[in-house]
Amino acid sequence: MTENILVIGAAGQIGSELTVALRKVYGNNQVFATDIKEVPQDIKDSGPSAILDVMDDKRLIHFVIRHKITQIYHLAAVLSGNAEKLPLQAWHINMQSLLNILDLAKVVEDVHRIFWPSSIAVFGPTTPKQNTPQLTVAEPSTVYGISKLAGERWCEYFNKRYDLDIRSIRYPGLISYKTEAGGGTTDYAVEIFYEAVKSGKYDSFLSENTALPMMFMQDAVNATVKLMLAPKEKISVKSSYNVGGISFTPKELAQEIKTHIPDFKITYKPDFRQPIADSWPQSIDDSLAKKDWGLETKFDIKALTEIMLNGVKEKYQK
Ligand code: AKB
Repeated sequence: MTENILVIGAAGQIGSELTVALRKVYGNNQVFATDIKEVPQDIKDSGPSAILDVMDDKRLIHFVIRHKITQIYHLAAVLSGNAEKLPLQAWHINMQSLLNILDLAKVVEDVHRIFWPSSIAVFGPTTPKQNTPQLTVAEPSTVYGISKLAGERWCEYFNKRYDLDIRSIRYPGLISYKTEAGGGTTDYAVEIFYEAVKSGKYDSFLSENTALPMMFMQDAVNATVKLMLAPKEKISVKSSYNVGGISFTPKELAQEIKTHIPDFKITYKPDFRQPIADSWPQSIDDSLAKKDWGLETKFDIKALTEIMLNGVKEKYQK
C-alpha cells in the first residue's frame, strides 16, 4: 500500500527531523510537510510542503482528502513553559488541534494511522519519581501536562470506540540542534549548548541538581518511526508509551561540556520553570515500549554532548 503522510508541525523541533526520517522510509514525495510557518529549506527542497493550520478544521479535512493522506503525525503543541503564560489559550490549542485530527480520522477512511506526542508532563508531584511506571498516579500540575493527559484519554477513547489506530509516546526532554526548541522546561539542555559555544557561559533556569529524563533527537525519531511501523497487534498501550532515554542534571551536563570547553561556566537562577521540573519524574521505566515494539536508544550524555557542540559550532560558522 502506498502511504501518503501528513506531518503537522514540520517546522518544529521534532517535525524538522522526523519529516526527513519519514521521507527516507516512505519516499520524498510521499511525505507532506506542513506548518503555520515556512518549513526549513532542506524540507522544502526535498518534498511537498504547505502552510496549514491544524486549528482550521475545514481546510484540514479538505487537505487530507485532496492529498489522499493515509497517516498523520500531529506534532504541533504549546510546550510547558509557554503554556503557563497563557493557560486557556494553550489548553484550547493543544486540545482542539488533537480533536480536529481524531474527528477527521473517524470519517476519512483512507487515514488508517495517527501519531500524536504525549510527554512526561502527564505525571505530577504525586507520581513516583524514580523509574516511573507506565501505569501510575498521574496528577499533572501544569496546563501542558493536563492537556497531554486529557489528550491521552481521548486517543485511547477513539482507538477503542472507533477502532482507529492512534499511537503515542510520552517524550522526555528532547535534545537537538537542527531547530531550536521553544517554550519547554527541558529546553535548558538545548540552550546550554548554544550559550557554551557563543559565550562560554550559561545561566540555567533550573537548579543544579534537577534530574530529568532526556533523549537525543535521533533516538526519539528512531523510536517514533519504529512505533509507527510496528504491527497493530503489538501495540498494547492505546494511550501513550513511556519512553525514558537517559537522565541527568544541569550540573552533570555542564561537567560534560567542560570536558570540551574547559573554561565553560554555569550559574543557576531557577525561575517559574523550576516547580514544573520538580513536579516531573527523574527517570522513566520504558520496559513496555521495549517489549511491545522494540524501543532502542543509543545516545548517552557523552555522545550527545559531542554531537551537540559540533552541530551548534557548525551552525554558527554558516
Ligand atoms: C517541555 O519541557 O515542555 C517538553 C516536554 C518534556 O514535553 N520538552
